[in-house]
Amino acid sequence: MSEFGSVFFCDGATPIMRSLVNLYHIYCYNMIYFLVGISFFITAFVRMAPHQGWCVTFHSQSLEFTWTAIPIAVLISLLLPGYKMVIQMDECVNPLCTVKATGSQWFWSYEYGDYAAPAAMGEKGWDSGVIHPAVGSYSFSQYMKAESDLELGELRNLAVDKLAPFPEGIWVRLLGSSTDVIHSWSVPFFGVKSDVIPGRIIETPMFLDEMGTFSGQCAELCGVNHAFMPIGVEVISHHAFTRLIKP
Ligand SMILES: [Cu+2]
Repeated sequence: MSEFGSVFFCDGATPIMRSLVNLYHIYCYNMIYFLVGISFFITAFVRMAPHQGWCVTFHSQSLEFTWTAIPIAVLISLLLPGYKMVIQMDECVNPLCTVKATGSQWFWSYEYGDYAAPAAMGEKGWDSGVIHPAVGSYSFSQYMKAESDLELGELRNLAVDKLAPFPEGIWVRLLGSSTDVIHSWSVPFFGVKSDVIPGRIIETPMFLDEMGTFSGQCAELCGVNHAFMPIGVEVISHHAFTRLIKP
């Protein structure tokens, strides 16, 4: 969890988020290497004796080729891993579970469509949603907890009344949509920021490999209460998830 004074990314709870952090570190190290290298090169060149250095170098084809070719090679070497990452983030490998997240001003609703009805939702307070037997789905809305309702250890503006259960260790297909304006379902621990657009369904694949409770927030300015529609997710084992949701 990011806290006051945190500088770096929060810990990743998905392979994608950990890869994103690694990629960021690779880019940062590269920037430092090149900054130091180029500074050293310029300093050394300028400090050369006049008969060896810059003041006698005019129209050097080889020098111009070098300072064009090296940055191009560097940019391509940085582009390729980033491009690969973008493709990986869109790759949905045989999802076993579909969860629909719908943004509204100013709360989130979740719909579990692959299962007919929840069997043991009552244990964790997930029984207050709506079961739709005709279409075989279960849905509930998630609201921010008021400051007066917070319990010890819960974070202001991040705690929600009902956590959305997600399974660990299997591919999940998150379908995002909105009922009014553009919102964004964003959980930094998962490396997911999915803009949800009214009238459209946005698919986001996720593979969660860490259990626990994770928080996120709407990440698209959507109105006056944009800051007060947090996202709360509880990642549970997929066996527990199946027991929870399956009839
Ligand atoms: Cu918003």
